[in-house]
Amino acid sequence: MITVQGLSGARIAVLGLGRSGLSAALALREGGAIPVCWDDNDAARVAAEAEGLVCSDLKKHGAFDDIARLIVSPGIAHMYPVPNPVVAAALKAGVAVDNDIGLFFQSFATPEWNNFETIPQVIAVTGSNGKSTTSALIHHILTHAQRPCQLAGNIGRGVLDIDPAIDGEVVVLELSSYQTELARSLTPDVAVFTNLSPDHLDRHAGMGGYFAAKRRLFAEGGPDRAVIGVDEIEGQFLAGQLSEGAADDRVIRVSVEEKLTGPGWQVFARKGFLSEYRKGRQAGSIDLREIAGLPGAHNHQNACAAYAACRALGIAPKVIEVAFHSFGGLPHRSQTIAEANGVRYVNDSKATNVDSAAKALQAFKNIRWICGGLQKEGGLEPLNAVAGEVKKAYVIGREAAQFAMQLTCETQVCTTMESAVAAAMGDATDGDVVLLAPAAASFDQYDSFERRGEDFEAEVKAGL
Ligand code: UMA
Ligand code: ADP
Repeated sequence: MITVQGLSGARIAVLGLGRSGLSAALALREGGAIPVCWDDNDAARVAAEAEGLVCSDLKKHGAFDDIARLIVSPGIAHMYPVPNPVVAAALKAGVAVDNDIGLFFQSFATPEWNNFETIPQVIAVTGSNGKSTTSALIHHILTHAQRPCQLAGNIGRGVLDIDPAIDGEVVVLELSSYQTELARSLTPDVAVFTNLSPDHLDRHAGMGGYFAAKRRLFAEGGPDRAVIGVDEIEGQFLAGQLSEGAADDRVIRVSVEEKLTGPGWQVFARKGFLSEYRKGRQAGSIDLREIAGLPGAHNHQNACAAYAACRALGIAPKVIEVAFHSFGGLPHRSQTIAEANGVRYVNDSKATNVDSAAKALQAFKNIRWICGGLQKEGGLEPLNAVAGEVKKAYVIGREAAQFAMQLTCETQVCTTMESAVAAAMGDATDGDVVLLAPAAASFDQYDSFERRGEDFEAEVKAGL
């Protein structure tokens, strides 16, 4: 656990007692603060009380009278679409609002570091898609390079839950827009921006608010080095804002769409080859085509971003290349779960938005596409433009018929995973890929994208 520093004796309200809230409350207590906890869910409060934490209803009148700060969990809205009433009361009372990420950056460095040979560093990764894969890949490369490292954040582990850093350690944090928007301290050594496409628009009141939330990771603390995907205008703008000019190598530009040139520092992938150029000279090159854990151009973008972040720490290209080959990928992301009778079954349940599903449709051929679920804002039109390899779509979800109507390829309304898998398996022939890439959230039928992916895998294995 990271002990929270600088708040000893202060009463700190903690709203939400899930993975991030619970670890924040325990880390606050460890640092001598007095956490005053609340969760609207009874079971979450019972679990916190079992840890000896004190719960008190933060909705009651005067709850913020003697509170120094409110720590809010990422899943709880503070402004849009509607502010949570507890957050609104804190803001009205003039109480500082923060989250576990802010507490982490405020508390990470300790006096013991004075005896370290190499000061610990933080790499923080944000972007719309590829955050988890890029973060896990960086962690994998660091492990392979025998650097002490830990992985936390949006990938599933509360940031205050990690162990205190040891000499030379690197902490890799995956940060969502919900997390970067609220953190009062944001001071990574290396910050990575993978890409930007529409997601979570209700929480940020549109694209402008969404980009502004992510931009804070680069603008608030000023990382020593920024790795920026420049295939969208937002990345180009961000890279421009962070550098003095084209030769400024504090920014490493990344692309999977074009060969980047110029006097600065660039990493790009074209036709499956990664290239690194610095000051106009080639510094590294890797053939990505045979790397099983990183299929498709979208994963080549993740490979370039992870490569650049590790190069920023001085890791050699050869070491990174060897590590790429042993990266197994993450569950529910372009994950091959079975192969039988010439048919490959791929679980990409994490493709919860249109952009990530579009990338999956471009990564495979002869696709029998299982899609649908709780549709997000913005429409499905971009999928129709990249559905050339789709032989047929098998649509799931409560609104499956409505979803299917928006697709231009051949569709079959299946509603349930069981019937979609059975139909796709029945139709599939040698060389086909049965791909789950929903382009929608799972919450109409499942608790999470993980449960949806597991259901897909179970149905496939039952049908083989
Ligand atoms: N709660 C209330 N009142 C409310 C709403 C929620 O009390 O009005 C309580 C719930 O009862 C629950 C707690 O708040 O007990 C949940 O908080 P949370 O939703 O923030 O969940 P955590 O378990 O703390 O997980 C969070 C991240 N969740 C979200 O951002 C929604 C996890 O990212 C992250 O892994 C974890 O912190 C550790 O950092 C998940 C996620 O879905 C994977 N992220 C989104 C994404 O990737 O798209 C952004
Ligand atoms: P995140 O943590 O940002 O959600 P993940 O690595 O978990 O990213 O991948 C989420 C989904 O997006 C998966 O379906 C995956 O196949 C797809 N994906 C992964 N990397 C990228 C990328 N660089 N661009 C677009 N889609 C991607």
